[in-house]
Amino acid sequence: MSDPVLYGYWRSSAAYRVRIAVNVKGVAAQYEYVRLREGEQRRKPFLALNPAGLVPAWRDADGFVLGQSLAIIEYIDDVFPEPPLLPSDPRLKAICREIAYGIACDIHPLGNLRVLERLSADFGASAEARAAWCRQWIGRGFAAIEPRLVHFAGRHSIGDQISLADICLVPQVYNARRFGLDLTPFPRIVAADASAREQPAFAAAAPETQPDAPSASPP
Ligand SMILES: N[C@@H](CCC(=O)N[C@@H](CS)C(=O)NCC(=O)O)C(=O)O
Repeated sequence: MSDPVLYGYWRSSAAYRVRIAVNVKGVAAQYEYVRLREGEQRRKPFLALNPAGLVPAWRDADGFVLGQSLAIIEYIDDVFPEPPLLPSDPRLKAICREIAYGIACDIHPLGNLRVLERLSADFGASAEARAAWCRQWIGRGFAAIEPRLVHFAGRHSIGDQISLADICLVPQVYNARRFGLDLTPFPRIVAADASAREQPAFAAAAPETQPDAPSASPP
């Protein structure tokens, strides 16, 4: 059987989450790159894989296909149980999911490429107006997550083990920096991001190290 395939894009934070999970689990996977700026996600053959027209998508060797980064990560966690990505304690597991869903459901969609494109096409938003939009929504979301980390973080977001919370947090902090958000009000988020990125699994998933990343990325 050949390896599963992860369809992604170097600067997609949703694909970045899955790359981290794949690396944490030590799963052998092939990578296929979908050029979002060229609109490949909205055309065949990618649409046949993920009708949502979004990366990431996952395809097993037998043809099983899955979209949605959190569904893919939880599937990988089920198929490759070690190390677990969720704490075993029910309350810590719920807090971990709260952080992950806060990022994936409340923050991330508002900064997605197709949303930013509509802001410009429908309302004439400039690049700076789009960045300010992203900063606002990421800042509001981080303001809800920071108190959780004050309470629950150890070396990582939830205690001392890498979890789904870190897997979602690090790519969102990458986006926050990309859009110029002042992270000073979020010291625990900054600390959790730095600790996680020291791990080889996170370093190897970093956007700028991906083969489809341009050597000098546009702002
Ligand atoms: N909820 C989805 C979101 C996926 C998503 O928004 N992907 C972005 C990149 S981070 C994308 O493909 N954007 C393409 C577009 O907006 O056209 C997930 O977690 O997988």
